[in-house]
Amino acid sequence: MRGADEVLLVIDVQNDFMPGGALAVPHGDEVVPVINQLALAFSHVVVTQDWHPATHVSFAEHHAGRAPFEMTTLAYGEQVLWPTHCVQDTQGAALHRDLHVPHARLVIRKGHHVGVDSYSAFMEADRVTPTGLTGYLRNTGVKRVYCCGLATDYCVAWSALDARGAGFETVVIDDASRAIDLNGSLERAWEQMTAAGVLRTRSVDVLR
Ligand code: VGL
Ligand code: ZN
Repeated sequence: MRGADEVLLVIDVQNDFMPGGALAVPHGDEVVPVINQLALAFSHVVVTQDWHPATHVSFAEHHAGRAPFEMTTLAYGEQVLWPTHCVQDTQGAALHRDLHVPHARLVIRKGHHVGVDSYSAFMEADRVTPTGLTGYLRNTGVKRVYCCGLATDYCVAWSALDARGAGFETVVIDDASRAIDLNGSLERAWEQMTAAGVLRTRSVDVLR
C-alpha cells in the first residue's frame, strides 16, 4: 500500500467522456477497471470532475456560427470549442457507475467559472486562478502525484504539467488514460510532459 506521500489523481472519469457520451474519448471506458485496480494500491486518492455551468464559454453552441472542435481566442488565450459536456449535476457529468474508489477523500470540481475553462485540476485556463489542489496536496504531505483518467492530451496532460510546475514528482499512468487526439494533440502533450520532467509508466509497474 502506498503511503501518504503519494496520491492517485483520477481525472474526469465521467459519462460524457465515455463512448456514446457528449465528448466521447475513444476507448475511454477501458480505463475504469485499470483505475479500480490501481486505487486499491493507494491510501490517498483524489478524484476530479469536469463541472461546467450550462452557459460555459467552452461550449461551441454559445459561439454563433462556430462548430465543435474549432479554435477560438478568448481573453486568456486560445480555446478549443467543445460540444456541450459535463454540465453540472447532469448524468453526463456523473462519474462512470463502475468506477469504484470508495476511499477517495477529495473531489475537485473544475471548469465551474462560466468564462474560464479548466483542463488542469490545479489551475484554471486563465493560468492565475488556483483550484486549491496544490495547497491541499502540500498540506497533506504529498510528494508524488500519479495521474490517470481522461483525456491524456487535455485534462491529464495539463494536470500533470501543473503538478510538475508546483514541484511534485509527477507520473502519468499511460494505460490508465485515453486521449481525444485532436490534430496531433496527443503527441504534443507528450512532448511537453517529457520536456517538463513528467514520467510515463504503466499500471503493471505501479502495482508491482
Ligand atoms: C476535457 C475537453 C474539455 C478533459 C474536459 O477532461 O480532458 N477535455 N473538457
Ligand atoms: Zn470541459
